[in-house]
Amino acid sequence: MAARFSRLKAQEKKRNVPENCREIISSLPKGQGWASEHVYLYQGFWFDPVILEGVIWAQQSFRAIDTDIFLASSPKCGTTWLKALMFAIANRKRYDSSSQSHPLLTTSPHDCIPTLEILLDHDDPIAYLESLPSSPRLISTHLSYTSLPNSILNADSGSRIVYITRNPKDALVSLWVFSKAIRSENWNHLPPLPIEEAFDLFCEGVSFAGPFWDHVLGYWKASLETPNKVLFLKYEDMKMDTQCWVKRLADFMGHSFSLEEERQGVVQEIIKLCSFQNLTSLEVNKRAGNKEFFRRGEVGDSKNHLTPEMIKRLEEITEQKLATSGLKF
Ligand code: PAP
Repeated sequence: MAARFSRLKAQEKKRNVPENCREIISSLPKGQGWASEHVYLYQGFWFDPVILEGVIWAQQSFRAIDTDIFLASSPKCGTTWLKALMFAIANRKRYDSSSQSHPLLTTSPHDCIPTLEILLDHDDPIAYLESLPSSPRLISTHLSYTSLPNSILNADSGSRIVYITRNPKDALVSLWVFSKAIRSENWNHLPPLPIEEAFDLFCEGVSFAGPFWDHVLGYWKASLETPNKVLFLKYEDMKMDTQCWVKRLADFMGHSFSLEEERQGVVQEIIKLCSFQNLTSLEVNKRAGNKEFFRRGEVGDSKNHLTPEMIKRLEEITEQKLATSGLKF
């Protein structure tokens, strides 16, 4: 399977892991992993150890620049879709969205926009970052708001954050299916995690970059306090009225569509290019290591995997966790 998943596994390749990293990780509380054996609780959120090395590296070494735009999310909430949309929006003057040579036709959205906590996989992550086009640099992350590197959070930082979230029931099911695939590929000595166990872990907050609700609330509050810095999006809203939200996204990114572009149908072209149907029809996204990021791409598939009791419990937890926030799914 492609390198993307081996990142979750302890690697033979020597990575420039910060010196104190392994010591920090070995001192952390340990929980049951979904894809790998264990996850570790770091600054209130659970991570696989190899990803955690990248998190600590990012906190110590990453420097945001004012033009950076970050895509933040809990896993399985629409990252791949948003990566495609943000790349297509920001680069539409360079790459015509209807062109037969658009990079998204031959490159996975995950290879168009790098992920902060796996930058450490590059021999020289800083040199790699400097090689990215800065108009703007687009970088994704599953880090919680409070764990983002200081250079992103600083009040005088001009960088911006797009956050995408999703109904926790669908996020849970999507994460469970994805984790099963990675586990069987990389840790086939571990038995598959039954849905009942994954469900209990998710409810307890022990999921990749979880607790899910704390993750969402961190960005939700930041979006209320600093709406020019954080744009808060929901997968379900994006599915319901893609055109409206894609235009909002472009405005927030500082790449608004002109009236002329709207008349020419550029918004529609980008939506079509990045649609689940189009991306899943492309050879590049059918390859192992890429295809796992595409499954159903629908709202409400969780009802096909969770019992009515599970759905009720998850809805109750969600209602209770979000009670005073003003946020609803
Ligand atoms: P990641 O956090 O590991 O990058 P992410 O892309 O956020 O994963 O989530 C994958 C989900 O988005 C999958 O949902 P499902 O399991 O419920 O089907 C995947 O199918 C869906 N997805 C991927 N690409 C698109 C797209 N272009 N439009 C809509 N949904 C998509």
